[in-house]
Amino acid sequence: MNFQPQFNLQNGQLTGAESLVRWKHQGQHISPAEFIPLAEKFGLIQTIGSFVMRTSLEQLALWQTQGHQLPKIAVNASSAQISLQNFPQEIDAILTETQILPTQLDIEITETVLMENLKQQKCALQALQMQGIEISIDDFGTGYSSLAYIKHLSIDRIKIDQSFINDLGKNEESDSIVFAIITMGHSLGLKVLAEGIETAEQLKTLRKMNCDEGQGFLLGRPVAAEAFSFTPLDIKTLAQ
Ligand code: G
Ligand code: MN
Repeated sequence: MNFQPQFNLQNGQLTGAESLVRWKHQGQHISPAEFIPLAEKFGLIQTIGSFVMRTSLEQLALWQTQGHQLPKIAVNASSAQISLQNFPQEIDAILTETQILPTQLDIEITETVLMENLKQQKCALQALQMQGIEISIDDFGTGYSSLAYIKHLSIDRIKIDQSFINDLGKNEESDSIVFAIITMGHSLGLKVLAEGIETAEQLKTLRKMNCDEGQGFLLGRPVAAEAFSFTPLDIKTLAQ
């Protein structure tokens, strides 16, 4: 399991960390995009999902006992997992076990996936939000989500897909799309996080566009728990 820091783009404060599953098989990395669908197919999604959630929250608890302050941990959840009947109860149980506050948990859901199973997932998401858990839409911009749904579900955050951030500065349209997503997000009362920030130029543009939070190689790579840094960023210097 690796952890990638998330920062407030205006003041450089650490806002959280996303936990990323790494699967190593015969010396080769297998990405979650490959093994999650297989886990779903073979009925292993609940087992894997619970393992990822528990391990992530246990790590946060461990950091806390070591005196490290991390406002929240972002954990990816697959559609199949959220559709499971006991999903909210299970999260509840893991939170109690690890003594992590619901407000310290952010569940990331992929946009396409969310729109596909909206009805089943709505109840589950509402139950989670009632407890204070945050819900983020991952890879935003690549799927087909309607704004009405986002509003309806009272999502907390959108994560702009890294392909859009990668295109920043390449042409005017790319900048317009990112600016439109940020503005739209804010007008709906959402926090907006930019994924995949790799250059100072991208960071500078995002700061100008008032993007709230960011994640990416420039700010911090995914690392093992022991290597995770809790130091805030000197964001102004980084953006130069
Ligand atoms: O789907 P999701 O957004 O959760 O996936 C995040 C993935 O993006 C992780 O595998 C992570 O290693 C990768 N990633 C994180 N930051 C960057 C970045 O700045 N550039 C690129 N190319 N990939 C990144
Ligand atoms: Mn994610």
